[in-house]
Amino acid sequence: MDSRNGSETSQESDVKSFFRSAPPLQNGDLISANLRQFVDRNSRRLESGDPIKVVCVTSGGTTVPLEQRCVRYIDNFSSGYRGAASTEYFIKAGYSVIFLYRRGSCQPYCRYLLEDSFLDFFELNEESMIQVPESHATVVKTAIKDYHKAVEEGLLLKISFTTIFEYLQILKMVATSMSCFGQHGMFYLCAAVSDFYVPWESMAKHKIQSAGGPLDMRLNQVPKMLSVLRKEWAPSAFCISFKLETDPDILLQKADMALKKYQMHVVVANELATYKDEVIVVTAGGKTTVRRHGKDQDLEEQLIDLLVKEHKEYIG
Ligand code: 9Z3
Repeated sequence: MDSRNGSETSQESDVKSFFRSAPPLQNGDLISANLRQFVDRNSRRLESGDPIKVVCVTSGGTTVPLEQRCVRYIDNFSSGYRGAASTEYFIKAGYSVIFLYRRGSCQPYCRYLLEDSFLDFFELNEESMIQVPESHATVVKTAIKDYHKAVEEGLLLKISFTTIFEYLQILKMVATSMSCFGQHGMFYLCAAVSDFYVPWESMAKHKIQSAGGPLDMRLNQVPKMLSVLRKEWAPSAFCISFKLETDPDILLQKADMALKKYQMHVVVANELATYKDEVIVVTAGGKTTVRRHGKDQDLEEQLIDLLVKEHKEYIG
C-alpha cells in the first residue's frame, strides 16, 4: 500500500468513526420524511422536463459540546445573514432551496429581525388591532408574500442543526438524497463549521466541575467531509465552499488549496474584517472580486448572480 492510499484509508476510517460515535439525531425520521417529500416533488418536476435546479444552502455556525448534558460549548462565528440572504436570491433565480441552518440564526425573508425587534414592525391601533406602520408596510408585505409563495410552491425546505454532530449527519442525508438531481444539484456551504471537536465517547457526561482547577482538554480534528461530499455523497453536484481567514496574506493561498484538495468547483474567499463588503470568487479559471455597491445593498445579490452563471455553464 503506498502512502497516498494509506492516508486515504485513515481519512475514510476517521469519517466512519465520526458517524459511528455521533449521538443519533433526535428528529431523524421527521427530517428524512420532509426531505423525501421535497426531493420527490422537485425530481418529478425535473422528470417532466422542467429544468429546475436545487441548492442546499448551509448557514450559521456549528457548536462543539464539551459535555454530553451540555452546559458549555465552543461556537463558530456566523450570524447566518449570508445564508439567509443567499437563499432569497437563489429562490428569485428559480432554484429550490434546502436551507440547513443553525437554530436561532437569521432566516430568509426576515433576516433583519435579529437586530430589529419584530415588535418594531407592528403597532396597535385604537381598537387594539395589530397593524403594520406605513413606514414598514412594503417590506413586511413583500416578505410575507415571498415567504409563503416559496413554501407553498415547495421551493423552500428548512432544516435546523446546533452541534457539529447534527450538522454533518444531516448534511450527509441531504447530499445523498440530492444525488438524484445530478448536475442540477448545488451545494453552497457558507456555514461556519468547527475544525475541532470532542468525540462523544470521550466527552464528560455531566457538567465539568471547576473545583478540580484548570481544565486541560484535547480536541480531535473534524474529518474533512468536503472530499466525501464530492466523491461519494453527491459526485455530480456543483460545489461551492467558503474560506474565512483573518490574515489576508494567507487567504487566497488557502482558498486555492481548498479548490484543489477538495475538488470544489468554486471557493468563495472572505476576510473577517471585510466579509460583508467584499469576497473573492476563486475557480480553476481565475479569480473575480465581488463588492457590494452600497450600505443598503446585499453583496449576496451579485454573488448569487455570478454563481448561477457558473452553474449554468457547468450543466452545459
Ligand atoms: C463564511 O466564510 C461566511 O461567509 C461567513 C458569513 C461565516 C463569514 P454571516 O453568517 O457570516 O453572514 O455572519 N463561511 C465559511 C466559514 C468556514 O467555516 N469555512 C471553513 C474554513 O474556512 C471551510 S468549510 O476553513
